[in-house]
Amino acid sequence: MKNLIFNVISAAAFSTVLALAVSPALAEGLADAYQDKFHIGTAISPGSLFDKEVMQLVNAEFNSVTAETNMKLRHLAASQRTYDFNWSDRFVAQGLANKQFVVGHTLIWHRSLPAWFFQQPDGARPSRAQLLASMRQHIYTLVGRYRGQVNGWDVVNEAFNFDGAFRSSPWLDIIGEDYIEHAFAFAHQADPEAELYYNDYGLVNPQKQEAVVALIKRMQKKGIPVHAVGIQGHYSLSYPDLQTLDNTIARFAKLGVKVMISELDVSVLPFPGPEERGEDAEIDSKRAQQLDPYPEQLPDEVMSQFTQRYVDLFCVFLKHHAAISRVTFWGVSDARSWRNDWPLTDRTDYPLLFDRELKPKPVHQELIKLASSYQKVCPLTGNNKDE
Ligand code: 9MR
Repeated sequence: MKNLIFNVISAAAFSTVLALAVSPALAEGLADAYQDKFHIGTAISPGSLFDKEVMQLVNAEFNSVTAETNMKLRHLAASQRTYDFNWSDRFVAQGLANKQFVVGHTLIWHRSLPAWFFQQPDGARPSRAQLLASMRQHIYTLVGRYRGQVNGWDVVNEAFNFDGAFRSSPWLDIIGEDYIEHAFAFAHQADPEAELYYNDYGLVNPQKQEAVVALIKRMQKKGIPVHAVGIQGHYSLSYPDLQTLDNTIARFAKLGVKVMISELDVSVLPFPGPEERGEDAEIDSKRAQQLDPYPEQLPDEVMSQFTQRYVDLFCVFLKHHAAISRVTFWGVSDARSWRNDWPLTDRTDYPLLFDRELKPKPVHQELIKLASSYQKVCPLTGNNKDE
């Protein structure tokens, strides 16, 4: 009898241990939970790559990595015609070693450009043909180096204004509007297997959206490979409206390209007015406090709003999981997020899933649960079938 009781107890204890070991809530990282939906990525900042604790967290939680800063032209080629691949070699190698989907960011952008790239040795501006040649050289150098290792490239970043016009940049001004098509063609020549992306922010804006839709259609018609559109996703507690986001994803998906949420973060801070931005802005101390209201910690009430906001956004992403290939957070923890310094510098923002001590916020578990419960929980999907 004694033995029987003992056996029953130990069997119960054993099954508890077993349940703990396989319990999804305990064992899974975010990427595991979304395995059959889309990749879950993060951006790796310059310093994160050398931070052992951060990289352990990255490798436990994410199955895709994007280079946040150090694959941009100015960082790779700060001085005349010499590339420094130290950071990017290590970034790509660590991604491969951890079987992550590696994203190169970004080949052609209007920012982070070294001056030498747009000057001839005599100081003159290059001609269209000369700039096309050095653009090809840059793309061949970078994409060629990581051929078969970097899985996808943000080929062109932020090429349009909010009114839908082409954004002024040395690329546009010297080469002309077809610089985008050339960039994609060069990238494809350099690595025919790599996925190629157009990446931008504010794509919920109708005019900007229209311009990008037209670009994709134009490239498709000409047979220029473009595999996905990156909707960056620098959001807040109220922007964008969920229905508009839903429509935006649906619109790009209809073009037959994949959709990626490529730079997701949710700022909890008030957005300053235009007159409060810029170096000369005068902000008195009372207003400064209003604009940076949580310098020590986030109040519970705002944390709840933040959690709910991410859940709402993921409800939209999950609805479109067939079209979405990846959701990438723009950073790992709040400590290194660019949102602490934009649109105002030196504030304390809380935009990501891990806090300044690298601890997961409540939203982390909520998103893990949502991956399997969204069809019941999400208002937008309701009883509707997935799209
Ligand atoms: O988050 C990035 C920040 O650390 C860099 O200083 C900045 C300039 O390289 O770029 C930031 O990332 C931008 C991204 O490359 C493109 N979309 C907007 C992002 C935020 O500015």
